[in-house]
Amino acid sequence: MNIIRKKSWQISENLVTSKELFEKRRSFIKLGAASLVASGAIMQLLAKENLPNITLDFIKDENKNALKLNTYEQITSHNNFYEFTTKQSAVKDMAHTLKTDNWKIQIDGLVENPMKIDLDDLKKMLTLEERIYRFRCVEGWSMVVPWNGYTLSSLIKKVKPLSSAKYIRFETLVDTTSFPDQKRGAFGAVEYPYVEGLRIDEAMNDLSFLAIGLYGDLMPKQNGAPIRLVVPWKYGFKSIKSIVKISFVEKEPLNTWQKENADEYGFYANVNPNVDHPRWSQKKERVLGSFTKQNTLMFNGYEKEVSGLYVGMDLTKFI
Ligand SMILES: Nc1nc2c(c(=O)[nH]1)N[C@H]1C(S)=C(S)[C@@H](COP(=O)(O)O)O[C@H]1N2
Ligand SMILES: [Mo]
Repeated sequence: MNIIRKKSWQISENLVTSKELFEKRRSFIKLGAASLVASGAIMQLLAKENLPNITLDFIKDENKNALKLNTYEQITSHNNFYEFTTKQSAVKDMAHTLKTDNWKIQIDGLVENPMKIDLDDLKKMLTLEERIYRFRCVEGWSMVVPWNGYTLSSLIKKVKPLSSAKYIRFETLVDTTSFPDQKRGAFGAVEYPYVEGLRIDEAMNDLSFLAIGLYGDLMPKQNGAPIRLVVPWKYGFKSIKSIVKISFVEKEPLNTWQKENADEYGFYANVNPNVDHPRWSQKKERVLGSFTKQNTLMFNGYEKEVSGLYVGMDLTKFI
């Protein structure tokens, strides 16, 4: 590896220019003079590093913890979305088959205002925000994503749950023309529909988020278009994609990964470096794009915001 010691005058460059500009400039430098002739290659490289156009209008996140964002490229090219394939690098080139137009969401169960609502109408009811969150997959990789979306609590308040509603159950679309793995029936990677759930108090926590985009543009299909859950203090599998149904229920829903393998995956799935997965340690994680590992934080760094939800619960048992 080529290690270049930075001169003192170079060190502050990424502090004074925007990240995007900084990355582009670095790419030019990397290419060097010889390849300047092949300007097509430069254009390609720039296009690759380019962020999407900002098409959404949202309240910006102050990024108080100064988290370092993963690139758009990284976030959109390493995906878990078993409805397409279990191969993380292959999802992005398959995801074009997902049909997202005229998307509707059914909200039912123990609520005063059940509804089957067009996503476009739902968007008019809620306030669009940006949330820059750490995201930690149970497999040991992580990233930081600037999501765009709505607090789950703001939607819950609109539909008015009855006092008997203790949990929320989410379902992903079932559509064999959108999702190739759903054509395989019993041979599919998991049983469909993909199901997830939260306890009502978890869902009402201000961190629980319904994302419709990232980096200021609508959600890429591989990341769960047109609307997906993001629960940043829990392992990534809780953040269910391409949601068509939200049900308010009395009993704890059986989520997909618990159903597949209850010895390894439970309902809570709180990020916890002190409770190992039966087959690997959860102490460390590899941030997408990095060669080294960093320590995994309790509740993925959101202990202050969420530890109160689990007082008196043995977190080695409620995995
Ligand atoms: N419907 C559905 N949702 C899903 C999954 C899936 O396979 N199907 N994978 C989960 C897992 S294991 C992770 S880590 C995240 C990955 O989200 P990303 O591709 O946006 O990084 O989505 C979660 N939501
Ligand atoms: Mo995951």
